[in-house]
Amino acid sequence: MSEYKTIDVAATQMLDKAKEIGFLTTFDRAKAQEPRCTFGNTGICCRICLQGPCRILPKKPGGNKGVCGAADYTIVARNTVRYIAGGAAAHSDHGREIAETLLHTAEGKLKDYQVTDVDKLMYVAKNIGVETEGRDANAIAKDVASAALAEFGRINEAEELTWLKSYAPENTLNIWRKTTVMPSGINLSLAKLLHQTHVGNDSDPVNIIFGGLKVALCDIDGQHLATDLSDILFGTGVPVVTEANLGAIKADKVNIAVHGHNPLLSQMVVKAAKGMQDEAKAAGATGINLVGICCTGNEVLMREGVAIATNFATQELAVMTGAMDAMVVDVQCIMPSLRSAAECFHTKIVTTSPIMKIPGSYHYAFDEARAMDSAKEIIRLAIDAYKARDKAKVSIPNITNKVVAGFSLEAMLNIFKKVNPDNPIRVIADAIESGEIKGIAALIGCNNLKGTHDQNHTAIAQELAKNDVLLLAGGCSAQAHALAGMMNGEAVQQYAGEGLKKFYARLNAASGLTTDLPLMFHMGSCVDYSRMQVLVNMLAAEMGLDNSEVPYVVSAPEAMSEKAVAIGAWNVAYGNPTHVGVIAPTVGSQLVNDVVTKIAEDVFGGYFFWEPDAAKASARLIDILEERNWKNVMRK
Ligand code: SF4
Ligand code: MSK
Repeated sequence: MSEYKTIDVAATQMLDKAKEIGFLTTFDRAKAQEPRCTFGNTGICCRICLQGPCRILPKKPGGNKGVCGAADYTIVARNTVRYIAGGAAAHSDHGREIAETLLHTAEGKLKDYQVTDVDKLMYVAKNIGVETEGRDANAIAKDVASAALAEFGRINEAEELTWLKSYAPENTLNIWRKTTVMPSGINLSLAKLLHQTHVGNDSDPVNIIFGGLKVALCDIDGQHLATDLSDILFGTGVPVVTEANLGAIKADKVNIAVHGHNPLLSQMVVKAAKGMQDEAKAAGATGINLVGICCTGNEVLMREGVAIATNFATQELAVMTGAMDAMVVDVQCIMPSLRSAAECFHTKIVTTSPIMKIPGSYHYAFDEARAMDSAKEIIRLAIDAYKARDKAKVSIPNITNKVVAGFSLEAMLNIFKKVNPDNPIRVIADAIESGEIKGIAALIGCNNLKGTHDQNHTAIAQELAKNDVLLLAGGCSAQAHALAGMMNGEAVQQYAGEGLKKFYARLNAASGLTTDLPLMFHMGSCVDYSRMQVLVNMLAAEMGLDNSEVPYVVSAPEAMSEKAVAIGAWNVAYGNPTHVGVIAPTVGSQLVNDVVTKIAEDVFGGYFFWEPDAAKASARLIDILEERNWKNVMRK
């Protein structure tokens, strides 16, 4: 057992190296934060106004409320929904940037981008009601991008968000309408929530939570349009075979990591690198090697087959190899400490977004109008850095695992089509109805060093697979499985139960792929979770069920970011039981905790549960699937 809180052997080797050179990593910093403040940990610390921080001190006369009189339930509810606001702002702003780029591409203003996937463009256009008949791709793309941008500025509360309205089933939409959580404009909903939770404003915890759910639905709207429009610009993922873990960094090459979330620059870096191998060779390397970290890594893995170096918690360790020449970062989940890690080596940390700078690192203002030139200039920076690399400091763990990824919903349906050409989604419906598989679990979310890095991701996946649960994966959770060697066909033989093995055998026999399908279908980055929800919507329609009756569960074993809270909240609103592997800061108010873990089920069919223990969490997830199956059989 490692002395560090990780199950990853390559990470352990790099943590040893960090210790040797005296670099304190996020693992050390997580330890230094213990013990955590109980007030903050349970959500009963309020810093919303300058009279704070106020804590709930029930035993002190006057201490059971904040200075303004806010009770525990108000403070907990406000803190929770402000996480959702942060998450939804990040996801939707990402989507807005993609939409602007698609618009300017369609207007002919950006020479380096084009509409790559016309089929996806047509599919999205038809779904959201954009006329396609007799029109060229750029004209349609312009209207689709304009419809996406209109999601942000709408202020007429009678008008609903286009993406939500176009994809969610009618029953679900009606629940949202009745509970007044159906949003109109993204910016409006975000502003309203911040207003609602200002000092001296709403103190009703249920009303505050409903305001939060409205913004959580803006989160999936922004995510969904980001995915659709990225597919249109860069192509929709198809199965790819590649590798994962720090061994994907190559000692003889110029290594560039792309890290963050937004694919606008990283796609260009991938494209540019193909034509610049000779420049790297002239510098003494054998070529250029790209690797991915976090969700930018997932984006270029899905579309380009770029290898995964590592996930969120271990990003500093990619620098620790001494062979990382440049790390190009865009937005979100980028540790400020990367700069200090880079100081121990020759690595260039290149920030590229006007809203994501790290003091002391190299800032290259990325300009979509000259995207390819920007990508080339950044690659040249990496080549220059390579020349300064100290070979004596290089030690790359010799660990990689085979990865089969690239499963957009379209790619999955194409495989199912080989088994059932007339009705591909029936392939899953049949397997559930016959009892061959128990249902589907989405394994998603981040790393959180309150637990052991990647331990619960992998343990829960193994237990669910053993119990014949079909697995979807995304975000850093998907990367955990890939790093651990579980995202390939061999893992099906090793971990799947008999029913799941039979299901896979049928798919493999028909798939036409040169490799067996993996233990989990990697559906992309954390903005791509809408792909999973569309799959569930299709399955519900095919099986004649409400969304909240589908044997489908969601697990975020190491949820960390504000985005994760927003994602969890829209999953609950969609009817999905949602496991979170850390104790949420809602437990400081029994009332709020009960609303999100119990009462939510009566209203939406979905609910949260908190469980840090992997065995207990898996058992409960399996129970939920079995109960939903049993109820579905009884209903017939
Ligand atoms: Fe304290 Fe109320 Fe201000 Fe919060 S809003 S910090 S509870 S006075
Ligand atoms: S990168 S949001 S740590 S999944 Fe999407 Fe990973 Fe979570 Fe960031």
